[in-house]
Amino acid sequence: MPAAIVNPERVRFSSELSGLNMRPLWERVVRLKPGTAAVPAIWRWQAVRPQLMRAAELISTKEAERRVLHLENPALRGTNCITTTVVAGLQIILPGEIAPTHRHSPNALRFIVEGVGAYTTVDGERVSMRPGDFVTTPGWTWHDHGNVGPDPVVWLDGLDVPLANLFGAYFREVYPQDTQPLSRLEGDPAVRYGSGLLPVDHRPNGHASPLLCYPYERTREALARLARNGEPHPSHGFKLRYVNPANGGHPFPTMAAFMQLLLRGFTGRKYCSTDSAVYNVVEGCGRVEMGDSDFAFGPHDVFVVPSWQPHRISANSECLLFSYSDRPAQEALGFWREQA
Ligand code: GTQ
Repeated sequence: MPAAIVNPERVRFSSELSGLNMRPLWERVVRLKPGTAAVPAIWRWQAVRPQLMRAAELISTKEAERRVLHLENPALRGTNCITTTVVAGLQIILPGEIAPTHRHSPNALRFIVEGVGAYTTVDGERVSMRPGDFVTTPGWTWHDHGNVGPDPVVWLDGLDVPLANLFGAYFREVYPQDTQPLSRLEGDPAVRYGSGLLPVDHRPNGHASPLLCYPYERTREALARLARNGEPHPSHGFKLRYVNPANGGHPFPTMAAFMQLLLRGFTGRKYCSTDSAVYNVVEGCGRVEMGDSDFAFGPHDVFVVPSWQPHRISANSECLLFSYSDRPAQEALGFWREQA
């Protein structure tokens, strides 16, 4: 029982303090323990895809600016957020549509789920998107999207909007034209930064990776080779993180991204870490156990593993799992921890 309840003098004290916008530490009611209010959840492609197609009938990209359905954590209703630190959204763009040019302080990542023929232009450079590609839009870069292919294209958006908001640092601007002029050749960063070499005069000039696209083919090949070369990690299987080749760090100052390969029959050891992670299943079927939840997953499903949530992932067939998390932000601040 709180001390104030049994002591009338303390009750008077607390209510007097309240009038002065003060509160005794010993009566604190806010949550103070590892983890956040977010809970484990899964969004199944089978249920989500028809709603994306419906959104495409109900509103144009022009009217919506970005036709995105946010995946909202059931314990964070009304916030649009999947965790307390990042948002996740599925964006659909139809053939011929253009999502007009804008920029914002939050960093954005795209993980392409379905369809070919879409592109994004980032500060004057065209980036073609193919399923499984990981594409970056660093904070405050101008970006517009288009679809010049024959089919709808869907990708998963991950943004650090809640972090920018937390610091009061959310800014946004609209470009005067729908599309921006191209000023660099497509693939230029891959030429300059993609071979384990750096331009001789490279000066770090920002926080985000100079590579804008990490093609699936190369990621998958790297994991396949890794699996032929050694034993899997007991919790993660074969897992690699996407790297900023200019400094060995993460692709964004706030968000990390990963791809992991689990061979058929793999059962991970229970694991938790303080970063909250959003997963997108690229290939394969399996299960993720998190506390009282036990979700079966299949291709294109999205699930969230909240901060400090013990979980175990297992694979019924060979699985490729993309994920992103707020780990770099926590590492930079000295907060990140893990427990196996
Ligand atoms: O594609 O620029 O999911 O500006 C949210 C805000 C995507 C985008 C989102 C955005 C975008």
